[in-house]
Amino acid sequence: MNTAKVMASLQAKYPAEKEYLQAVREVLESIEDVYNKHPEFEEAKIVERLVEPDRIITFRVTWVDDEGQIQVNTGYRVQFNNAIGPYKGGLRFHPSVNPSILKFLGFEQIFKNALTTLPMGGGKGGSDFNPKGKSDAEIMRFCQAFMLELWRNIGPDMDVPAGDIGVGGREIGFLNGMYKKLTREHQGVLTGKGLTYGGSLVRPEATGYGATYFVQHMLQRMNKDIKGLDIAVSGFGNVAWGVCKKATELGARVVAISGPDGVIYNPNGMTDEKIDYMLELRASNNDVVAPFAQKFKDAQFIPGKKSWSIKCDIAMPCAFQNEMSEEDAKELIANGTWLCAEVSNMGCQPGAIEAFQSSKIMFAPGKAVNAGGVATSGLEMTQNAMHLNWTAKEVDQKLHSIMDSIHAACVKYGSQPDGTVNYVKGANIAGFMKVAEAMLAQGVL
Ligand code: 2IT
Repeated sequence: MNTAKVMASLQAKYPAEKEYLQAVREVLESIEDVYNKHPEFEEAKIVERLVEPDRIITFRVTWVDDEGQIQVNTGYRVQFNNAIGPYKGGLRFHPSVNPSILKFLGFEQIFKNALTTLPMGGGKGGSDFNPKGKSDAEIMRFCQAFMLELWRNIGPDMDVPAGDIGVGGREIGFLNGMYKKLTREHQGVLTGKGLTYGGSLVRPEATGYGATYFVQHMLQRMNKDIKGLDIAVSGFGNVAWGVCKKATELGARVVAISGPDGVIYNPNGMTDEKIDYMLELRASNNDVVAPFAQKFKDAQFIPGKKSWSIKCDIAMPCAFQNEMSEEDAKELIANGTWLCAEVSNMGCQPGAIEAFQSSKIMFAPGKAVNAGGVATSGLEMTQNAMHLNWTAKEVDQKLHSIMDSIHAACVKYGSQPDGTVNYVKGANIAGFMKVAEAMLAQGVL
């Protein structure tokens, strides 16, 4: 395989899909050397098959707002690859959603899910619907209209969606309700469900907890402890919340969270009250973080700034793709940051990753760091299939051991001659090898 050649043909075919092209390029560059040692991959055209989704389902979503006006959105499900298990991945409701964004997320999800050690393929979906400022009733009507179209294409052994940006417990409830109404079956067809109707303990916390466990592993290799370290987090949603909770419990100080409106500088770190307030802020649906500093006087709101302007030991982007630019990374490095764990999917631009790697700053990619979320979704699927619930301790222990094995896989495939670990290479190669072997074994499809 020649990365430049594959990229040129994808570029010609999908010139406008820059996020998708970016995600594919990162993986292909990482795996090229290993791939070319396996002529059977080349012969079976594994890469050419893997970069094209199995299918993309696109549909119109029509719903009525509180003023009685008819609204029209577009819904999608990208079923990318089911070589190792049913399609699995979240739904994103955000005005930026388009085929490029969902193809990048679906493509990343294939390797992430392979890393979890659980049998899940890769998929992603969502809509350009903007939840900001919508009432509960509008959210419900939208979710019901969305599921009215999606339901025929999903199933517990076919495709199992979950949440992502703009889709949390409330939305999963409405989506699951409509699925149940249409099929007359109560199945584990979505994950991230509420505890009263088949959800798993620890799923809401899992992405942030898993990311923090992963950071602990990275630190262990340097004989360092997370206790006493300053962490800058971006975002203030579910993922940022989980990181704040676990990192604070382990004795770290979360010195920044952020929103589209600016950054909260929080020099004394989080408290239980502050962490709980993050949930309230998120539930208000306004997408602003500024009120945090009105409520907590030791915190300061800096409008228009990102978390990367705050001095910290560790940076953990938890918000959005491409949220960290090369300049941001350089600012962090200049301020003494020595580890970056990407928690958002493709949160760092290629220039930011290069800046970290060339400065010998430890960097780990989202598909490894944030895999605890989908891994716990996998544990929810298992509990649903067995018709029983595990305790929080049992789920957390399983999450722990999954994050251990993801870290070990990164070390196995990403160790460099100088003793450092290239986590980008490690995660991409480890995920790819499993999917490629599963595709080879199942014939030309
Ligand atoms: O990006 C992700 O891994 C998620 N949004 C979670 C997907 C899932 O199926 O739990």
